[in-house]
Amino acid sequence: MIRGRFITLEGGEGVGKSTNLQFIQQLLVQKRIDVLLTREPGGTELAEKIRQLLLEKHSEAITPQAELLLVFAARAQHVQHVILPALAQGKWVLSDRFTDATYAYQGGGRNMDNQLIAWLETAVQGELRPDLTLLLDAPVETGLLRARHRGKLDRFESEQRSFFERVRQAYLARARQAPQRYTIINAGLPLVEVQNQISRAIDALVS
Ligand code: Z5A
Repeated sequence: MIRGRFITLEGGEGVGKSTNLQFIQQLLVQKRIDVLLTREPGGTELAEKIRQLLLEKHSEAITPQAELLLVFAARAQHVQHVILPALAQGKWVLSDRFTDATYAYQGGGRNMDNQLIAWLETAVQGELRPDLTLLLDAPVETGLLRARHRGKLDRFESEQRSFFERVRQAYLARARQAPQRYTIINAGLPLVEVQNQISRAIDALVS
């Protein structure tokens, strides 16, 4: 059995990850590829509970260290129970966020040490890394305007604009370091143009 491919979709607030997830699924299905859709934090029963803990506001502040460990606790469940078994069965896996989000949010946003993140990454994932990461990039203001139409803000969405700027810059810095794995998508454009860029990246991976 040939191992499936692992694609991740990344980016800041409101850049269009959820909107484009279904679109990518359709592209892969048209190419007769069996694909599993999942997300982080989450993807298993326990990991979804950790997601709730991370997104809800609490009267007790979550420390950056606790936040980082919760993210990786959820990921450990997700990797072992969902991602690795699916890839081993030859399925492709498409995840709405993965470890690049940890480098961006906990590393860039919360100033956690990248070496610590890298250590946890190897401890939890072993050699598992995405084959392709689509980074949806748009000015922070554009994403926030789109996302905030939705009403009530979660714990991350309530952060300052400077937090989201650090997140964006951390994503872009990672993409520049590993251009063979990342495709940066200009997500500030109209949806049809965003999806044309995504189609080209998927075609390049499949061919
Ligand atoms: N987090 C973390 O800290 N560390 C980690 O390791 C991981 C995650 C894995 C949950 O993520 C939080 O977890 C996240 C980081 C943290 N917090 N934040 N922020 P999430 O993925 O569930 O939540 P999100 O980033 O808030 O996703 P989102 O706000 O739902 O954004 P989106 O999925 O990228 O956007 P969307 O819902 O597809 O689009 C937003 C609106 O824009 C919608 O009305 C669309 O119709 C519209 N849209 C989309 N594209 C376009 C274009 N091109 N033009 C015009 N309008 C558009």
